[in-house]
Amino acid sequence: TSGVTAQYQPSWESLDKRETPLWFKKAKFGIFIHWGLYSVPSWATKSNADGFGSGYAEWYWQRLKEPKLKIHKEFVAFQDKVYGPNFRYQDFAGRFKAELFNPDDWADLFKASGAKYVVLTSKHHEGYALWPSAQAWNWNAADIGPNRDLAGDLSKSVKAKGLHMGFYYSLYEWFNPLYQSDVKTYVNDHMLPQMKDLVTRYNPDILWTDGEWEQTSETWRSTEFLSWLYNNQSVSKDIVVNDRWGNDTKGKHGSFYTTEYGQGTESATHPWEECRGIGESFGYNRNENLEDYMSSSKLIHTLIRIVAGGGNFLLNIGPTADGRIPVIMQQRLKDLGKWLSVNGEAIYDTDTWKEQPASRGQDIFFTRKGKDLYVICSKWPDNLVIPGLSRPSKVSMLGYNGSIHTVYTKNKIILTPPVVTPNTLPCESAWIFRLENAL
Ligand code: FUL
Repeated sequence: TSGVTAQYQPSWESLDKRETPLWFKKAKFGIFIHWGLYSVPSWATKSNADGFGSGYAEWYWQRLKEPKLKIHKEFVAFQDKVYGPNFRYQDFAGRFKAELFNPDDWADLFKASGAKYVVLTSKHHEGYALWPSAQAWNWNAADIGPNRDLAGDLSKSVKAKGLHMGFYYSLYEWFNPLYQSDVKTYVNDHMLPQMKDLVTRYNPDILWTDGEWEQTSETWRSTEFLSWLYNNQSVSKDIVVNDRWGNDTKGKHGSFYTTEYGQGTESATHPWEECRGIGESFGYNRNENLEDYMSSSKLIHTLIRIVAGGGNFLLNIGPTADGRIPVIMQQRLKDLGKWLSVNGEAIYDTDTWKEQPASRGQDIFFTRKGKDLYVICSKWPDNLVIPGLSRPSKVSMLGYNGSIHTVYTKNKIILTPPVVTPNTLPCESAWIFRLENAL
């Protein structure tokens, strides 16, 4: 013992005092990656029969095993048809090869998307680990399948590009016999050592836990773990954690709260993050078509709405089992990056505008930076009237060189959008006015 009193105690009261590292609040946009054995069948039903999450391809194993589900039969039929009745889920490990995986290419794409951080599934509910985890003997990517440390290799490439690297980690494992027979021993001998190995080995800036709903935070020993995490000198001092630490923690504890496909609470006072896929699944789903995918414009509008509401957007992609990022996903990410290269100053490192007039409808959003206000139009606007402002010292449109006609009277400003041609249009999907010193 060093004689130094640890700063954080294993209680929520103590842990909640830790400030959310600033980088996360500034970052606004991250890329989520769901990659595992479910990327081999990469299939989910189109039916929404079991409600929320019916289309999640990463739940394939559980759908096969759970006869109570309405969608169970469809999964069994698909499995039997494609792989035959004697093929076990475990056998997918031999078909998960990642032979085309190029982590530098992935990192280049993420950088080009304008994302500031990346979160990879180190281990989903199936229990298969993407790194050489001693706790997942013969059930990890180094021992079986790709024979490679996928998590370590991606972490290296992502950090080399100057992005923050993070890991998703599922606390529970659907079919781990130890979990099923003795949760306590599972937590003590499997989960906690495994999670500690993950963070000390790769020193991530994000630990994104999940599967928390199965137990209380007491059973998971979450406060003990988090005090270890926050006090440990060899863990990144920039580390952020989400709110999934037990069925009693969501929207209550953690560096940021989470919403998923819009479900959950968008906090007005605490950092939060919305995650979703481009389509209806996190794991790659071959059973989705173009019309199931959000357009680039829709994704840009989603980012805007989230950031104007004080949140971060964690946009998921699902690589294939051979290690490719589907071309359509690449295209969406590049489009986001192109838009952000013009408009990023109104997104990154911004705050919400508290006086946000509710009456603006769906097409106008605001962010602020110091005394500057950004007016974000997700449709090409008509004349805009914005009350409650000081006379701005300068008004411009991001990416547009010409001047903007403005009239200022009685605390309100009237903006007239410029007349543009396809050649002078600064970007597509959404356009932003910067009003300097208007606040
Ligand atoms: C959920 C999981 O069950 C999903 O499969 C996905 O990982 C999502 C981000 O969290 O709760």
